[in-house]
Amino acid sequence: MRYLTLLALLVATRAEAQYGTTTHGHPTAADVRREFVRSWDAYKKYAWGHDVLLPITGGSSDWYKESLHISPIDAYSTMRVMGLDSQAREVERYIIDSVRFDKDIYVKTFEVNIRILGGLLNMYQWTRDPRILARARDFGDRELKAFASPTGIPYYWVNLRTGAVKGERVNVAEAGSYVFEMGILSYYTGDPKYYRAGKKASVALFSRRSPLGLVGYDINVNTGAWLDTRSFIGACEDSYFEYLFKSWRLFHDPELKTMWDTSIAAINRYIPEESDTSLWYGYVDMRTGAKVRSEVTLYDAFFPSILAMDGDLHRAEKLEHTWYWLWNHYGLEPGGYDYHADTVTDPGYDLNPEIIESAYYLYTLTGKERYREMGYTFYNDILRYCRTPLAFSSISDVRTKRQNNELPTFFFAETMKYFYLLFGGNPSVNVRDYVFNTEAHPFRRADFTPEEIHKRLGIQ
Ligand code: DMJ
Repeated sequence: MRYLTLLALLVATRAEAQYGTTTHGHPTAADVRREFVRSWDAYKKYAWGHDVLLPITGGSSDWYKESLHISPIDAYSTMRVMGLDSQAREVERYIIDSVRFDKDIYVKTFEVNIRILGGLLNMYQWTRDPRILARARDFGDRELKAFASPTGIPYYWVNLRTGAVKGERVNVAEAGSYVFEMGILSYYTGDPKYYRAGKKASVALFSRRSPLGLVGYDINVNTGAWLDTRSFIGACEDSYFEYLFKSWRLFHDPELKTMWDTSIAAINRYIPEESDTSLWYGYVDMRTGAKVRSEVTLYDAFFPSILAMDGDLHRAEKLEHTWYWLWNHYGLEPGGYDYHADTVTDPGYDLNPEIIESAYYLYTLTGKERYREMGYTFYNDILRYCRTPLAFSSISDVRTKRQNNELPTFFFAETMKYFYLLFGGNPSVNVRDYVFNTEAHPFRRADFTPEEIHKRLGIQ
């Protein structure tokens, strides 16, 4: 008996050394917060001043030839949500004292919009410090140069110093996911030019939809011609739809609501493939509605969150369960999967948040305990396969679980925030009172009053 107790203790201690937590079955918000702090401390020790931490070797790397400080800017809102006030204040001071965006580098318009502009605007929400707003505005003005195309759809790259642009082929997400951050910038500054630019890009896509109501995959920003007519909801299209819905929810612009309603009706008419046990959204041709590919990307797993917010709980729950099945099939989600062939088409898992985000929305909106339990599975698997002695690492192949020494910034911004909220940390930040941008930076709805929205965003 005593031998068995000792053995159990040894197994538990080994597991704890490996996973760094004592709550394997039911992790708590406090566990998530502790792991966030551990990873953040590693970023500070090994990568401070740089975009990202290398979570296995302990070095750092930058997206471009100069750092844009993306990890701290992205991590900030999670610090606020978790009540990590001293860490948050340190990031604020750093942004004010040391970060400038007058850099001679071409940046990806889409990626910096959701992470840097979204992150800075969120920092202003919490601090109301005019120096932070000045940084956000400066960044927004530099980003705005990308929108000077004949269609109003931004170029793929923009040079932060010179305003030069390049890259006329963009996918739908890169073309039309700006109306949310640009609207908030207009609201905070009182200058409607940002919202106009962001909305013009979304309208440019919407007005080029097919007679079926579907948009394609890639578009030319100069000519407005579709370069790829496949239509779906996952990686490369996802946040265009997400922002029609969420921007309407924040700004109450009726045109956005019409665009969302038209889009979701067409999507649900042509794209889903449903059986008794599964619901997948594959690829169809935007002109004919014909099914052209049975592949999904792990980004698709954001869709239950929007469906649920839109009141379509049947599809939202079925889709989340389908994705949960896929997660359990591999112990983590593959980046791409063919549901007819039952094969992995992209084996990587980059610590992405979407399936956790949807579990969190569904838990909040239905109250069903099974969504929190899903979260326990996701969290425990991430601890098991992605945790490193310093932080967490992406996985290059979910079948082998090989770690690849990368830690995307959205791990700080999204993945850990959604776990924390799903496990009950800080219920005052919730999906009813806040609207989260696609990088999980939460904006308080009550701060945006209808009269001021109309005036400051120039909504007619
Ligand atoms: C995030 O950068 C954003 O959510 C984006 O819209 C797509 N997904 C990644 C994380 O997976």
